[in-house]
Amino acid sequence: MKQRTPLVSHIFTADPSAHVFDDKIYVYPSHDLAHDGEDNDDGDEYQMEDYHILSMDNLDEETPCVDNGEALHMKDIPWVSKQMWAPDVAKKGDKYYLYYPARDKDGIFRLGVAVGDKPEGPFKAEADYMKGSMSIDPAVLADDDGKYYCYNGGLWGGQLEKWQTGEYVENPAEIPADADSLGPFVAELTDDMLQFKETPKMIKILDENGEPIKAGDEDRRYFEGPWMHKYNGLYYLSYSTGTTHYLCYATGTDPMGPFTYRGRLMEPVLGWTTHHSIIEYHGKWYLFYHDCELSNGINHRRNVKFTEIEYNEDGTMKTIFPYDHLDK
Ligand code: FUB
Repeated sequence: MKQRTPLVSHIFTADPSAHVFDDKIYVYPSHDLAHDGEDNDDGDEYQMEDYHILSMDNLDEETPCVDNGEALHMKDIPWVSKQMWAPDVAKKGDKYYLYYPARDKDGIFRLGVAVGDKPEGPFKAEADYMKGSMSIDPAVLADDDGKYYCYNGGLWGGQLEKWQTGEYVENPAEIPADADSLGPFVAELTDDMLQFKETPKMIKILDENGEPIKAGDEDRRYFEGPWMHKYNGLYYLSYSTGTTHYLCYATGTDPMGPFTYRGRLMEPVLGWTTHHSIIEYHGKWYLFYHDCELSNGINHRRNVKFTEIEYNEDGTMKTIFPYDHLDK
């Protein structure tokens, strides 16, 4: 296994959504651009325009990670104005569906779908965004019963708090620290994979007493970057806490929630954002994530990495310290 090194270094990559298709590993990242713009809470520094899909024949040390070139560019999508952020992919039948967030012509983040015949693309985008979609960071679970669920949402630049009433509010009041925290949205996808089957609903993340985690609980509350996987029949919702830079997870028995907070999956990495995905490959579990090693900490010049995950007997996940291998 490669030891927590950037998977590629010729471009900046972030927000990796990893999948195994036909025994190969495919990584769907954001493609960070190396401009010199300033960072701000609106995420203006993340000026991505296209997607490059990475692939690996296996996870051995010597196996190269291949950049399959441009798979989709925003110039080919009528509804997009800018900022092609973190994508994900799902396979149904012999088609691949790329879900991606971007700002529409009014500057509002929406989700789009693009369809391809191969996991590495190219992908052809639908002309309009998904009806009823909002905010960022789509992650799609292909459940064992044949249903597909789309999770998404992110605070601040991701505009999640602007949708807390169900309608878009440009300048919402600040959420009090003792109010219930916002969660990601979830909706089942239609059979053709192109729309939501229902109005997306906000997921509740509860504490050990069954009470909703509060907005002021920044070590545990949801911020962005949801991922859903199943382990021993249980649903694991993992996510970033944003301001405190942790990857955390909560578990539940229903893909629509609620979920109960269970712990911390990874301590902070170099750089402001944390964003991840989880896959099983040949009987082991892996975390794909990013940090800013190649740029020495520039928040919008990130690079994708992976490492192994271990579970405890009780289903909790061992916390990963992203740089502890450097001490050995
Ligand atoms: O890459 C842009 C944004 O930064 C993503 O959508 C968030 O999850 C954060 O990683």
